[in-house]
Amino acid sequence: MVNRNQSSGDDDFPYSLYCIVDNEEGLPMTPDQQDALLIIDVQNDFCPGGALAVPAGDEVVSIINNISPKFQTIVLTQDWHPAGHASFATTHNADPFSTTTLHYGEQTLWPDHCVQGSDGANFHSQLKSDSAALVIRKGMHPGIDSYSAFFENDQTTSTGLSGYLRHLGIKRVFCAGLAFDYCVRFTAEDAVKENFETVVIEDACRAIDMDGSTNAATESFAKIGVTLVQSTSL
Ligand code: VGL
Ligand code: ZN
Repeated sequence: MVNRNQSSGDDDFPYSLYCIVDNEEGLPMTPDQQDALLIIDVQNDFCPGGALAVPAGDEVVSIINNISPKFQTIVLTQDWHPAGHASFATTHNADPFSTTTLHYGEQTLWPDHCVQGSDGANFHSQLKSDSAALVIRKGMHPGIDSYSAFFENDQTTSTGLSGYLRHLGIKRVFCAGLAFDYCVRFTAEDAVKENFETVVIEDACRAIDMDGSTNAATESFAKIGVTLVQSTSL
């Protein structure tokens, strides 16, 4: 993991030496103009009462609202499926949470959720989103699911997010939202692949936690160099 305090690149500012360092990795966690906050899928269907409710999913809202004023660049993602989407169990007359094979490989089948234009697809009503410059809608292709904010599940179809962030000079992304073990996980993994320094704000996420998926996400983060932090470190 690159510590910007120790790197000697031309783009380092002298005053970065004086950043507050208050987490175990020793990374400067005070967000600056090279940082972006990615708020993943904080939508009604992923909150209690929703079609694919993440346990305590709504608890991330106030935590995210508290940290978002620290960021100059904020991107929201919105799961946004057409009716009859290939990731819906009903489309295949299958049981929710079973798996099938689509043209790009194995796909978990979910209850119908985040259907374009439905109330379930709306952002949680308490989520403060006025300062987000960009909303990335994903999972819009009828035959391809998209967990990641960067690439759809075929790992080829791009949302354009990398180009947007690079164009703004973003070097590091902080991920928060729902669900820790699916859309946040795949977004963070793709962020690493796209050469962004990647941080997941653990207490600003909640997990679906199916078949060990939470542990699998945490192990993957450790392996590829995603830093886990608490929102109080920012
Ligand atoms: C998600 C399953 C299906 C998520 C989205 O936001 O984590 N999970 N679609
Ligand atoms: Zn979905």
